[in-house]
Amino acid sequence: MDRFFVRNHTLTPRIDADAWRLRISGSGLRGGPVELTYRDLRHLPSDTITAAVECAGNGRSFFTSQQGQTVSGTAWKLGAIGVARWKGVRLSTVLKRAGLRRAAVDVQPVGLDPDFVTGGVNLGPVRRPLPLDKALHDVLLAYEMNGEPLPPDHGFPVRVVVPNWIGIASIKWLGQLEVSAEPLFSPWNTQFYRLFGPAYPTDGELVSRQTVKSAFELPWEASLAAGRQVLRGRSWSGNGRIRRVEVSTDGRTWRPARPIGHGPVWQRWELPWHPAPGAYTLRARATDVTGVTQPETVPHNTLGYLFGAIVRHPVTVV
Ligand SMILES: Nc1nc2c(c(=O)[nH]1)N[C@H]1C(S)=C(S)[C@@H](COP(=O)(O)O)O[C@H]1N2
Ligand SMILES: [Mo]
Repeated sequence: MDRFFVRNHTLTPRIDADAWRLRISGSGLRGGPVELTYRDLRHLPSDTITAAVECAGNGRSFFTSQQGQTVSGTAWKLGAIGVARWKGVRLSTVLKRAGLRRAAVDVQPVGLDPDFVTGGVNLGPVRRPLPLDKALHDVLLAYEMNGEPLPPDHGFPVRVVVPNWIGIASIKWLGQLEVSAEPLFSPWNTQFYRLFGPAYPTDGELVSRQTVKSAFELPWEASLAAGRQVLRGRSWSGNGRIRRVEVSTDGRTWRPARPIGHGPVWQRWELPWHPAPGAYTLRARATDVTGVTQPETVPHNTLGYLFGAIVRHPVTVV
């Protein structure tokens, strides 16, 4: 867990689990507002899932280094993803107990961290609506990460975990669920986490699902010894499983990588390689179950989200 990336809009709040409440309210409920304590949540039927949290901006720096484009936000390479075992209560369990109206369409989890202020404007607490069908499908309200209470940085006492969707959907330090019979809006689905750029509509395109990516299990600008090597890496996709991975070490030809096991999120793989000394650019491209293959380039978007193109990994062989 000490190697799991942290991405905060403001600061990690310190929350007392005994004083914590989850407030559920809104026009999508049959009755009035409902409150749950930490104990209440712990006593509901639990579920455990293995899922990634991956920032929409994972890979953002490659828009600039590979495509020469300007983007704003943290210049991540491929480290803005972590996979953990999450234990908690299904959001569907909590919502059904609270009593949903048939007309309910959206659920908005709201964080307990300080309000997000940017450019002199207070945008309020970090929050982003989820469509009800996703909320009822596979979303977890997690209180444990890898068998221990959530660490403060990852959302103690309770966070949302939304499998396959961009990280902002997985609201940390959950304090409130707004259930609505009307579509909900927040700056996190109108202003941020949309694709803006020449290839997209003027009001942008909403980002929800993650894209396909591959990474070598090597340091950036790795140095390797000439001779017998085995290259290893992993690929993953918000669309589901990985069907095929190909690797190129010479900038021209592609060889199929050999899959290793089948993890619940990553597909690990390997490939023998016998390089002579010199400078190389390694490339890996995955194809997922929906037939999406990582392209050479992706269309520019100003906020640098969803970099799913093939990453060129520099390696020196000595
Ligand atoms: N309340 C709250 N939830 C949040 C955020 C935040 O700033 N506040 N950041 C989001 C973003 S942008 C990402 S990528 C993930 C990161 O989760 P992690 O820090 O546990 O890796 O949390 C999401 N949930
Ligand atoms: Mo993020």
